[in-house]
Amino acid sequence: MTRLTDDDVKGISDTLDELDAMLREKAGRGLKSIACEAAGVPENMIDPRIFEIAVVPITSGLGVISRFSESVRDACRWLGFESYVTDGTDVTGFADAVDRKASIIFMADDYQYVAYNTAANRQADNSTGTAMGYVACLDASAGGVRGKDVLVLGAGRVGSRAARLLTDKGARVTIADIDLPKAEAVAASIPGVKATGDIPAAISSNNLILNASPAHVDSELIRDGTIISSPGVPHTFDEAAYAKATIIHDPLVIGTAAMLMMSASYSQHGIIR
Ligand code: 2YJ
Repeated sequence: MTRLTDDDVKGISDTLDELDAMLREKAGRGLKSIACEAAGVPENMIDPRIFEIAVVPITSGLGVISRFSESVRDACRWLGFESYVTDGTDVTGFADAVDRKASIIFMADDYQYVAYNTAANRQADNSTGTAMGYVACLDASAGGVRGKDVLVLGAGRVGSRAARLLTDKGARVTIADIDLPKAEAVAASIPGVKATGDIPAAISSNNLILNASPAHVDSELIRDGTIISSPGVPHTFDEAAYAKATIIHDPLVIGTAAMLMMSASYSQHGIIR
């Protein structure tokens, strides 16, 4: 799985309004609306005032990413939730958050990024949140995916979840991966999904793409008017790709916002779902 870098995260806190505006322009809905849609909760059901969000910096593995925790905090604040980064890291930070009665605790190591709802004793994970968030973006931008062909690039944790969500929404899904057996395994587990290893052919024959892969997509292959919902990092689409396609990407916030709304929905108004 690709790990975010300091550069991926730099500037996120200062560009949340821009991200919201980009989503309104390309998907017709803002960040909060996309996140609630992704989480399957009506916007008016989530009352941010009853939650307090803690973000715990995690030093294990490759260590802290500069401004990762602050960016998560600022995204939660932007969505109207009181949020802070704990002074301590790792277990000490988690203990601080529990002592302060945080309702949702965000933390990420090199493999997992979770939002833990303390009252519900339930976690929302980032792969699921990211898949839900970017499926919601694609669905909104395309005016619905029902009955349409959608290509999912990458058969990892996000791509496989996205393939299932898109199928549930009535799309005809093809999943592509350079590791064909991996794509075939995902296809075999979801009725109706096809697998391919011919990625260039798949890109040039699809107008709707969910890119959950770190691979570079050659702009030559992209059809004019394609919609690409792209959580994949590194994000290497060039100007030529942006000129041809509607491309929706951010490295952290869409997935985080979906996790937050999912997690909040687990214990809204004291009702544990
Ligand atoms: O606390 C920190 O600053 C770091 N430990 C954050 C690490 C962030 N983790 C990643 O970027 C991993 N790729 C995990 C993300 C899960 C993606 N579904």
